[in-house]
Amino acid sequence: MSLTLYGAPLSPFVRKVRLYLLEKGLDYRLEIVSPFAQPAWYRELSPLGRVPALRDGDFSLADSSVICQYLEDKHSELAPLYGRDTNERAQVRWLEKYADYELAPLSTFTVFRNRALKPTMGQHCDEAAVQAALTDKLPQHFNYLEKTLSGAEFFVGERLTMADIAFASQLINMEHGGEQLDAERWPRLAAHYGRMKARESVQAVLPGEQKMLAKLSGRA
Ligand SMILES: N[C@@H](CCC(=O)N[C@@H](CS)C(=O)NCC(=O)O)C(=O)O
Repeated sequence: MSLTLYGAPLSPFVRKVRLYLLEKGLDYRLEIVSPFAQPAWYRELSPLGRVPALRDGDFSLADSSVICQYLEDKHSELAPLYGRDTNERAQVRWLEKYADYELAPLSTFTVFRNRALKPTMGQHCDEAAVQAALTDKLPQHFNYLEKTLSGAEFFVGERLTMADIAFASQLINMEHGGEQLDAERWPRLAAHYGRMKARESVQAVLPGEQKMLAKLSGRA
């Protein structure tokens, strides 16, 4: 197999696919494409100009969820990461969508973008927007997730699924933006995030991201 993943490591959607590939044990090559400066040919792979995209031989696809669900279907011989039955699969897709469409606009496109990215591009950090995300908007989502996780180790079916990966991916961007989950307010979620960060797959990508972030911000 020759899988090439296109994108930038600090994107939560690229990270989601990288973690999926690592957890599945699938080999891939990462080709760096910045979401802000894409080569013209990239539109062939990703018509909306977003990262990630994937090439598998002469087949290509865009969108992190579409890519991972393609790989899930293609590698049905491997342990599932999208649930084991119809109900689990639906729950995993719901939670993945929740992370991508409810958390991402706040954790990534508000906290991370303002705090970590904009200053490196000579742009002003809109701290008021960051504070509104942290105090007015994110808590209701964390409350829902804390309740959904309940006392379980994983979100769905007592084993790792894409739901766990998708939430951790968003929280990593929030942390890159200088914010941690409040463990007193959301103890189960914070413990889940701690467990996710300790996984081999996350440890395989995180140090490289932290180095990149330090370089971008002039700290290294
Ligand atoms: N639903 C898409 C979202 C991808 C996305 O928004 N990626 C951002 C980077 S984190 C991007 O490429 N932004 C550039 C743009 O929208 O032009 C996915 O899951 O892959």
